[in-house]
Amino acid sequence: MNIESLEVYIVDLPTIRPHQLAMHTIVMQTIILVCVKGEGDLEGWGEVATIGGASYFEETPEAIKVNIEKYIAPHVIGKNPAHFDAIAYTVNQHVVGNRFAKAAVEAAVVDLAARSRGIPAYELFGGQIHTSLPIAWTLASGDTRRDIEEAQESLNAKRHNIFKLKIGVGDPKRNVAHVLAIKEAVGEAASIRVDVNQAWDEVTALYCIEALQDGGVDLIEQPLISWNKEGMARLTSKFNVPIMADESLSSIEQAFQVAKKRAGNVFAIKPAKAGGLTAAKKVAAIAEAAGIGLYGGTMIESSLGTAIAAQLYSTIPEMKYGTELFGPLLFTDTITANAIVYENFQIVVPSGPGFGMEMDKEKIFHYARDL
Ligand code: MUC
Ligand code: MG
Repeated sequence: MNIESLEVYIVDLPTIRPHQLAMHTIVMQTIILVCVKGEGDLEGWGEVATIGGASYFEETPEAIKVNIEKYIAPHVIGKNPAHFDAIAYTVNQHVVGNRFAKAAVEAAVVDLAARSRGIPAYELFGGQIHTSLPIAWTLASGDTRRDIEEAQESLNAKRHNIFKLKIGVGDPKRNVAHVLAIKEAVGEAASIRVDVNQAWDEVTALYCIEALQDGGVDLIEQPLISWNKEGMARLTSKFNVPIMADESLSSIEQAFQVAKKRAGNVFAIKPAKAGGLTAAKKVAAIAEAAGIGLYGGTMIESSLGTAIAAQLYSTIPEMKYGTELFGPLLFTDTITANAIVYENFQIVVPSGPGFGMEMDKEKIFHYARDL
């Protein structure tokens, strides 16, 4: 069976509350969906999400759609979806960069390949090791009292006991006090981590990380600007608290540089950053070889993108720092007929055919927009 057509949709999903990062506050999250069709009614669906248009990474939703349609699709249509690695090789010979676009297409092709055999996609990545994975929630309302309430509700519901706080906006000292107040409120019941989204310079990072480490914070994500690998390496060797590379780790080659320079001792892995599922597994292999811990990251995808990442992460031997595949919980609505299950502080890895999600086309068309 060969791929007969490829379509791309840009979909805007509203969030349950503003989600504040250093570079952008999300009130409407944009996801990009790719649908490839095989014989008969058989379809494969892929997804990537971006944050804040062009404010997080260079690839915008609009560029992703246009570049898929004009430059990637011609190398995909007519090919056998089971050959997704060979397709990626051909695409890479003609298209540089565009990793988010490539990741969305590869996921759709893999979904189709798995559905055509009636198996979950993780079977095509060597088989499932984990049936569920620890799941963090990001507290990013910008308000200490609201964040503490959110954390306590989550703990009571046994939904999350890992919380990531976005502290790249505003006065660093006040932000550190905000984190420590939350840590004090939840105590040992939860792991508290921070994501600075590149907002600090090195001097600021030195005093803030020291205070956070002393206050019992468990992980510091991307404190410095993405290009400053030397600075990240100095922080990694100075502190006991682990330093995680996120924006500074956006391809297989970058992963190798981070590992070589020890510019972080944890990798935030994300299929979109790596350029696809196969590439993300290569990033995981670099981490494994370098003795670097893994964290299953998100770009805040909907239920489909979440299922895609969860299935891939389920094939990786150790996600030492858990995952943050909470995207569907941040949206007021869903584009799939079935939902991702969260229970006992874990995300349950979907296991239907393909990535295990049934698309709700009415919802997709309702939220889809033109460029
Ligand atoms: C990021 O930088 O990690 C993931 C979770 C979240 O709250 O923001 C994203 C992006
Ligand atoms: Mg991050």
